[in-house]
Amino acid sequence: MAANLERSFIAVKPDGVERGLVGEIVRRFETRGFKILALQLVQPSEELLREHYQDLASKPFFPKLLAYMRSGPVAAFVIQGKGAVKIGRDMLGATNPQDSAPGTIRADFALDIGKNVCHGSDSVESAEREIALWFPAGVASYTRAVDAVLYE
Ligand code: RTP
Repeated sequence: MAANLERSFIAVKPDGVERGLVGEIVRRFETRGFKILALQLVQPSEELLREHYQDLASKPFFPKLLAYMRSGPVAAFVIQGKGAVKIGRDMLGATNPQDSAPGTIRADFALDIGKNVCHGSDSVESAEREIALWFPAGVASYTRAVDAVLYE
């Protein structure tokens, strides 16, 4: 796969939607240069969230996490571009906003790990799994003239 085609799944969690942060968060990824391939407000079912967080099912905080993620709509989107997964995670900041570097989304907009505003895939494999899970009908595919200016 060409590096420029790497994709990641990003979500603004219910607290971020409630606080009106969707536009700000999407804007950061757009202005960095990533192409938006899908964008949808989703009211996730428990089944979807159990699949999404399959690695965390045994964690003590899992029931709280499920309730948090079901407390309102989630703004789910897909970014594409060079380094989408790693840069995506870097832009979100450390999971616990108390440890997030200044300038990251979580440092700029959050204080608690249980209300950390956003999600980003942690590997190319989980990105592809999460994109298929949240966007079962598929995502857009299109060319952008700006890519000729953005990449060397
Ligand atoms: P995410 O999946 O949301 O991007 O977060 P992550 O990979 O950085 O962190 P992960 O360990 O996968 O945890 C998923 C989400 O669970 C909540 N959490 N709460 N101790 C706690 O109360 C706790 N630990 C994790 C956070 O919302 C975290 O983003």
